Amino acid sequence: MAAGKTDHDLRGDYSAMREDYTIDQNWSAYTDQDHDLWRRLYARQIDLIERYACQDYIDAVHAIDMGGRIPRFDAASEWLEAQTGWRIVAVPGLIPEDVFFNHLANRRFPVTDWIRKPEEMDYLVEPDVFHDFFGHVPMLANPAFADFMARYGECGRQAIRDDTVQHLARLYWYTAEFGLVRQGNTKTADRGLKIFGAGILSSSTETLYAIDDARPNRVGFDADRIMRTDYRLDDLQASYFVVEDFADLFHALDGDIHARLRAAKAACAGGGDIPADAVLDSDRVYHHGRLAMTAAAE
Ligand code: HBI
Ligand code: FE
Repeated sequence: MAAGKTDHDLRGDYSAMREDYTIDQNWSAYTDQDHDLWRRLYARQIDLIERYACQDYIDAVHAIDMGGRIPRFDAASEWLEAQTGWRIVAVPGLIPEDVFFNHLANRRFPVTDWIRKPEEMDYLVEPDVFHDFFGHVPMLANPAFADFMARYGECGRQAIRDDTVQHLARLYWYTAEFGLVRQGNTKTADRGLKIFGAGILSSSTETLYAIDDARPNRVGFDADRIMRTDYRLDDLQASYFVVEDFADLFHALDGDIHARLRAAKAACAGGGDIPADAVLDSDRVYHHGRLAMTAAAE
C-alpha cells in the first residue's frame, strides 16, 4: 500500500524514525501485558504449526526460541544473518512501497515494533510485531526463500517505474503472505499441503481454513496467472497457490519478469483481472473449492 498517503491513519509512532523509516526497537519499553499477549498468541499458534506448517518454518521457529516474550530483533538478526545474510530492522508499521522494496533488496526485513491490543487477538488490519516476526522471519532462514524475497525487492524498483507494482504485489500476496508448499505425505487427505505464508501462519483461523476447509481453492503455483488474479484484503482467501519447491519462487522472478508484468497489466486493463475465487481450465487443481462451485452454479 502507499503508506505515504495514509500516514495519519497509521497506528505506529512515525515521529522518531530515520530517513529509511527504521527505528530502534526499544525492547525495555514493552510492558508485561505486551509480553503476555505475545505468549498467548505464540502458544495458540505453535501447536497448530507442528501439523500445518512446512518443515523449514518449524525448524526455524524453534531455532529462534521466541516463545517466552517478544523477541529482541538484534539477537534474532545475528542468527538470521548467519543463515542467509538477512537482518531484521524495526519500523513503526507500514512504510512506503519504494522504501519497503529497498530494504528487501538489501536483505533487511522491516518488522513492526508494536503489538496489537488484547481485544485484537483474532484480527487486526495492519501488521504488528506478531505478524511480522512470527509470520515472516522464520522463512527468511531458508536460502531459496531468502533469495526470492531479496529478488522481489529488486524487482519492485523497476515495477514502480513501469507502474506494474499492483501485479508484482499479487505475487508477494499469494506466496510470502498466503503461500502453500507440497511437502508432506501426498496420500493423506490434505494432499501433503503445508503452509509457508506469513498471513496464514500468524492467524489460527486461517491456518485451519487454508489446509482443512472445503471452501477455498488450492491450485498449482503459476506466476503469470497470479499476476492477473485479484485477492481478498480483509477476509479469508478464496484461493491458495501451491509451490513444489521454494526455488519455484525465485525462478518466477527470472529474466523477463518486467515484460511479463507489463503483459499482466495489459491483460487486466479495463477490469480483465481473474476473480479471486476462479478456477481456470489451465489450473493444476489440488482442491476445487466450494466457494467456486457455488459461484459457478449461480
Ligand atoms: N510496509 N512494514 C511494511 N510491511 C509490508 O509488508 C509492506 C509495507 N509497505 C508496502 C508493502 N508492504 C506493499 O505495498 C509492497 O509489498 C508492494
Ligand atoms: Fe506480511
